[in-house]
Amino acid sequence: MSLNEKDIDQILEIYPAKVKRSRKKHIIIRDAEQAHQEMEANTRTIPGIITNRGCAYAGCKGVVLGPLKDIVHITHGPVGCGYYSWLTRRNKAKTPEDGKNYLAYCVTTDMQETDIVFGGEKKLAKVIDEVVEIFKPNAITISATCPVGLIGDDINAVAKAAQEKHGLPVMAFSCEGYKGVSQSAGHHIANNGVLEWMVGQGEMTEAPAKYSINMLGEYNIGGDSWEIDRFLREIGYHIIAVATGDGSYEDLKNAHVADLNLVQCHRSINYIAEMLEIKYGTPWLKINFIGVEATVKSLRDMALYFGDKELIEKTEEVIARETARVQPILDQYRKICEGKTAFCFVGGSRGHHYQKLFGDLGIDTVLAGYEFAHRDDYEGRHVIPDIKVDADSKNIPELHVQPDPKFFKLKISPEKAAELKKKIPLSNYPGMNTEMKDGYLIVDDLNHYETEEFIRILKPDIFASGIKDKYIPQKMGIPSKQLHSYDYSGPYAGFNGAVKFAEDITAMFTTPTWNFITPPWKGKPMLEGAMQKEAK
Ligand code: CFM
Repeated sequence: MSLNEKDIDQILEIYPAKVKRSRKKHIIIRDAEQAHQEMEANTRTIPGIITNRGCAYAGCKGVVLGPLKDIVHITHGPVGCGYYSWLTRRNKAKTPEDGKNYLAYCVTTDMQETDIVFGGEKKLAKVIDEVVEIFKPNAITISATCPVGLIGDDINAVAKAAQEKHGLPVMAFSCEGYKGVSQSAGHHIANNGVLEWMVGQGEMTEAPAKYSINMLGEYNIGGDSWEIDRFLREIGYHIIAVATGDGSYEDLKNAHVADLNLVQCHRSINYIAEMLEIKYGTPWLKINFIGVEATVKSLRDMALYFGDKELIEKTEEVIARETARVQPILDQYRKICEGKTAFCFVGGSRGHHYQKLFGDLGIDTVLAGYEFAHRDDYEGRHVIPDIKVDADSKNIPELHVQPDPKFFKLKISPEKAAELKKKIPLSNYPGMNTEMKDGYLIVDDLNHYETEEFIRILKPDIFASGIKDKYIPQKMGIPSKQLHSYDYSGPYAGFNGAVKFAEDITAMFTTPTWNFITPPWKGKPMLEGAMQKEAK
């Protein structure tokens, strides 16, 4: 079933006029005929509306910094902030030989009322001393939570003093939860720190091997990075650093020597990708390893960037073998999935990426959206110069980087880059909108009320989103798949991931559970009418 402007107006009718006007700007019915469809995004959620967004602290500590395993990440704040960002994201990591993997620990200053009244700096310094003594990590990060900003603890001064005292990097991130309008602000704050304090701290001046790359914006949720790593290494790529899934400070220190940066999640890492290009002369390539077709395209784009015959041949060999292996399995699952429809509403990149995987199985995404993406994630990077800078975004420091005097090296000539840009998304992301089919819906910062209303009209066969909203659709009789944590499953990336995903969602479609649930619309007429008064 499709939906038109009138349906949207009817859904929004319940809001006060101002709210209605605002929400309307966050909803688009895709129409390729229109030259450009603008999406309002990265603005404040209206108070009272139940959003799925997180906070700046979540984006900084939880998303970007948290997966770095040889660092002890200290949450300076009340215990809850540390506790709820403690591995719930399922960013996995393998322990290296030196044993430096601290992800299983939740380290927090556990601020109490007295700390809020008299200040928490001393307590923070003491926690750092304890961390150094117990763990001897390669580095320490401190992430500020809301009260820290409110009482004015100077975490930078504490970090500086501790760094001098202990002789190891101690990095402070002012990512108080209230900064910005969502976790997106925290990504930016974390990106700045990673670039300033981590990348370029190593001694390497040359790429250590042929085809040296960094993988940016891949967080190893459910083991995704390991599956990607498997075929990239086989093809012959040398992965210097991953930002940040199963990543480490030690690896990131030498990220500046890579020949190419891959960008999986554009939203959370585009700042670093862009700054690495300016500072070290390394271009970035937008890839997507979610879905077989998308993975194959990404591998071919990478091979084209390097342009070596040997690499292209090896790429094709691996693609041929992997697709021959997984396609017959996917074809079986496709028999059950084909023709079904999906809602795909995730944070800032998966709302787009997973449409490819659904597509591999013959499932159409009829509604997609992001919790906290910016206009460029919907409309493409070319709109960046037109994006209004509001008070909330001004809150986040912008780094203005220059070419690094020691390490800057143009990895490809400007002529070669210009030529490649015509064929592959080099330093470019065209956004989600371009790939949505006409008549389908794109919604920014979808909320719980609208979710229910859109479900009633579009009746998707699967609802893909997160923990906050999954159970209502599930109770409406729609299988709900978490695409943040994968519901304890995964990996879903690459070739093996596609098979795992197909297996999981086919099981959801075929479970007999649904025979015991009656969706609300089954007992309620879909068309309602009223008798006209008789004319006299
Ligand atoms: Fe990037 Fe992510 Fe996402 Fe994200 Fe996230 Fe995540 Fe996400 Mo949850 S970094 S924007 S802040 S792909 S935690 S691994 S699933 S909302 S779509």
